[in-house]
Amino acid sequence: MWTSGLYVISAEKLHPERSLLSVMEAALKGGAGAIQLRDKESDKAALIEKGRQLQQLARRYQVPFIMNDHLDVALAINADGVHVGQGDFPLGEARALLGADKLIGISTHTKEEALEAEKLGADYIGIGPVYETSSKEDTEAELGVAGLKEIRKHVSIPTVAIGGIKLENAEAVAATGVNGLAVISEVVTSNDIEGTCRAFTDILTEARERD
Ligand code: TZP
Ligand code: MG
Repeated sequence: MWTSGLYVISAEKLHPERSLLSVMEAALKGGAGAIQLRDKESDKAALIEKGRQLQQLARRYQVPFIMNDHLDVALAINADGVHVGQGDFPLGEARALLGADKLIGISTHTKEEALEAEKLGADYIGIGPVYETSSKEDTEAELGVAGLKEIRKHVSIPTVAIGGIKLENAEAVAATGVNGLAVISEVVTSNDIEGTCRAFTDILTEARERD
């Protein structure tokens, strides 16, 4: 059920003037193919509430909603999937709890991590950071498009590039052959979220047509 394309990840603190739901809905209107709730501040009750709303929203647009980090929240709200980091909840255990029908994604930074994720049955891998980003603390070294391309070619499951992806560099990232672009700040801080998302999806579509 994974939809390739633009994968918009939330960061509520980057848009204090707008609600989480309105930002994510604008992204969906612009063609986002998946959305994720990423929230390092809220308690579990708040995460469940926000997750439930975003899951409902995503369902209306028929795209998957992915819960970042919190497998228990994903289970509580029957989310479409969960995204874990290296050293978070083990992938195999997450699969056992969520079942075969749910999406499980994992962040990777090396060829070894990517191969391991594929072996353990991940539905997709995030690869990054491609470029410098201020949306995540303690990020690893930037891979650049060359590093991204090198990791991507070793796996056959869907790959999603992440980290510092902007409209101005999206074409170069899409040209590596990744299936999706995961974006936070360029989307959620845009004055025209819908238009920005549409521009990203156009870039991806054109890149796939060239493949
Ligand atoms: N994982 C690797 S980089 C990153 C995450 C969550 C942050 C991406 O945010 P932005 O604003 O699109 O650079
Ligand atoms: Mg995590």
